[in-house]
Amino acid sequence: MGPWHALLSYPKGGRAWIGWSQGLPPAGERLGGQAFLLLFREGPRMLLSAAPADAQAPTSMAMLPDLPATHHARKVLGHDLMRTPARIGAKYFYDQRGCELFEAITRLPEYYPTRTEKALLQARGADIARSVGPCTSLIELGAGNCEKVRLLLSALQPQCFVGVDVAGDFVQAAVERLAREFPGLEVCAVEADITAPVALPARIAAEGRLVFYPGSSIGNFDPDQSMTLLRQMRTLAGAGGGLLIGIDLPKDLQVLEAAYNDAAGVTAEFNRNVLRHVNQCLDSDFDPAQWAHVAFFNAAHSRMEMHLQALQAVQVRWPGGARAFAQGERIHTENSYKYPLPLFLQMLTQAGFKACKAWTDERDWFAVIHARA
Ligand code: AVI
Repeated sequence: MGPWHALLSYPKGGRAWIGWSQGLPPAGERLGGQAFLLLFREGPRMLLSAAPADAQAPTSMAMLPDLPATHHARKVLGHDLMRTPARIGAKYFYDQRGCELFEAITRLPEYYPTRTEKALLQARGADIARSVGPCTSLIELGAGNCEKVRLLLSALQPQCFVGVDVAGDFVQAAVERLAREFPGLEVCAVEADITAPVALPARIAAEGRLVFYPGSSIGNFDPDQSMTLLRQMRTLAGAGGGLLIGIDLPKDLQVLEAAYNDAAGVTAEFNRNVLRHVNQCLDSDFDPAQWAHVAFFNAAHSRMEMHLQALQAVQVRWPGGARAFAQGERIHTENSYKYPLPLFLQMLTQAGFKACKAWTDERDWFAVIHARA
């Protein structure tokens, strides 16, 4: 059993995280320094009640798999904040508010990747289906609301769609909506962090798998991590299967920088929101208003970078740590690699993929690639 934690919300707006790494924490054990009374049904994922022994019952509870609040993740977060320059892992963008802000980003006039990729999938769906051939299961990684796959289902006609996402309930609801819209399509939701090898239920046939990883999300990993991910995707696809992946290509500096510095300030808010999420996970006291959004293209690494820059001298504290930031000092929050197409095709080959076919839009801003496992 992997690490688990529960998020408890209390009537007066207080929140508490409790976490444990193996099996069931015994009822009444001291967790996170407080005595909690825990009642379970059918294993740790069915939490009936959890409350500090001497306090009001929480108004809501959520059981989550290994997400940011685990002990290990807190250690990594604290360690990353002590580095020079400090950094925060990009996964911390995606709390509830972060997901909403990202959705808003995808609709911004300056943020071209989402609409360019969608247009490509729509326009080239039939070509993609021809390249893929018979597809038994379509497996989307980081599926979220399963919006993009709608553009492919009619062309690919898979028997089964598998949505994989770290937000299990969210993806479960999304695949159920798909099943209603596409009668005859079997659906399955898998709650998993895609940075680790993903295990699918035994009923998902090993043959005819197409792994779908859209959105140029691969660009948010460093090249080494991307290679590991691509190898894992190849294993998941299996012999005879394939990968359909979206990547953002290098382009005009102005276009790139505008996409991450939108006029409405949504990306700036998305960037600053990471501090609220870190405060929740680490119990730190960042004040987002003390930080400015900075985004620029780093040509040497062919990547957009996002940072938060201290507007004044800032002192941040959290249990077991503290850091003083000088005015102008930055925290590195995101990289978004823009791979030239030939380089990315090479990476796919290095990861063990064979023949690749790529489609780009008329401006060569974005590519969708089909690679055979
Ligand atoms: C999710 N990912 C592909 C986005 C990107 O463009 O790297 C995240 C993002 N960051 C700022 N704007 C959008």
